[in-house]
Amino acid sequence: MRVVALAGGVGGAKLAHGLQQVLAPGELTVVVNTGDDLEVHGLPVCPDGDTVLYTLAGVANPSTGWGMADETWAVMGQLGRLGEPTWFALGDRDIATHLFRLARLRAGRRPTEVSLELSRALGVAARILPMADRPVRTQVRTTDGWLAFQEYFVHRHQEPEVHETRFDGIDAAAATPEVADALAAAELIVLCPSNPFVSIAPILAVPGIRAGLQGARRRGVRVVAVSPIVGGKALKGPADRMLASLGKDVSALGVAREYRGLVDLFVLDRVDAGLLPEVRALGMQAAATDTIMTDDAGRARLAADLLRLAAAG
Ligand code: FO1
Repeated sequence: MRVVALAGGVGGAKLAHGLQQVLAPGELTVVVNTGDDLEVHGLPVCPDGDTVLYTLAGVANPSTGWGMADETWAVMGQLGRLGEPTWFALGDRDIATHLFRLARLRAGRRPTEVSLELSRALGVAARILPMADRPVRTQVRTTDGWLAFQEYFVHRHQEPEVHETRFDGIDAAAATPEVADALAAAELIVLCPSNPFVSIAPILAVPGIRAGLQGARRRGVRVVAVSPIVGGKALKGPADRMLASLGKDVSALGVAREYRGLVDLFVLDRVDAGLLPEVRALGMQAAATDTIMTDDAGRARLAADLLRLAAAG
């Protein structure tokens, strides 16, 4: 079963890891959000791509979900002594990834090629593809004005309320041949339990990607989404607060509304089973299962559930 998963950071990476566990090698392609990317100390950093990379390689930091396990922070410590800003923390091992990426980009490789090289080097079975090769930068309009995504997310601790989002560079971006081919060959498409506004929306906004999903649906391929909101709360990150400040329902139903017309099956947590009739009234199928992924087995179980629910039609 060839599966394409659209993913943001930690929540998306966990489900992608579950899918990698239950699918045969080569069957999974993960298209990652690049709207969170930034340059730090001259290094090109791809937080969501790297979170997916490290999680699928089994080397992610288990307590944060981002960055690498067994990390050390000597470079950051020294940068701080030199008077450089250190609010966006790059571990020593993580920096090796960015140096690898920098050298290859400078040599003229596309971000997609570098991502595939990194996956191969770390022994990842899945293909991890950036949503686009051209830079796209998510910005959020907050009570403090327009902010670059990581300025909002890390530097200001997601404290300012978000009232609008935009994806700078999106018009010049395009689905890469690799993403277009993956969507054209897909037998199932999964929207991971990632933030609908700043993780999944930028991917869908890349010219060609939404059309790729709709083309797949016309061939009978099902698009399945998993709610990142459980019991009215985001499992990680600010999705619940964004739903509220954007004037939406702070629930799995609020997320389902964002995916109306795009998704065939919406999967929410058992604790939200009471919302199933309202989700179905949006014109999509809906199912409840245990969506909390506390360990590797929980990730694989949710992935297997999705494959079973999608096949049940
Ligand atoms: N998140 C933080 O909360 N603080 C950090 O200092 C930080 C550094 C960082 C470095 C590399 C990387 O790949 C991710 C990092 N993240 C950090 C996570 C990142 O901001 C978020 O995962 C996302 O962009 C939201 O999905």
